[in-house]
Amino acid sequence: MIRTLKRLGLTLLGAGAFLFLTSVVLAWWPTRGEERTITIIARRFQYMPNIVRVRRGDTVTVRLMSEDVHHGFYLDGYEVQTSALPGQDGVVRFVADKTGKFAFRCSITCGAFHPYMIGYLKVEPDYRFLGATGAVLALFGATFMVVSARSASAGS
Ligand SMILES: [Cu+2]
Repeated sequence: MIRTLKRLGLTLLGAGAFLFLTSVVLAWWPTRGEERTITIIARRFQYMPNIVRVRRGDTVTVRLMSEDVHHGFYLDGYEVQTSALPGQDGVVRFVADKTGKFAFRCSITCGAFHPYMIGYLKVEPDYRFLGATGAVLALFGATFMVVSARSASAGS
């Protein structure tokens, strides 16, 4: 009876520690996104760079600079936009909270090949977060095994 209570107590302790660690990690980690400032040069009919990579959770500031005429920047999926004239940069800021590949395109008609003026934002998962979650799970597994081993040896 006492052994059963002990085992139950240890299991609850393990579960409690697991929940505590998980909540700490979950509460703390998503705010670890970095501040990213990305300058994109727009000119007929391309963006430079036309592929931008960020991590999920990053706060992204896109600074759009035009080298010739009025160009726009509209990001699909995030529905944010800005525009730039030569000497008059456009700025847009957002939190990259969705993973995936999102197209950004020119939202201001700037000439014949305007519809082909396109680039991509790739928002990658935060592997550090996945790593931390994995570490917590591993810790829980280890705790569980130690508790089981102790219960088994106590029972024999
Ligand atoms: Cu354009």
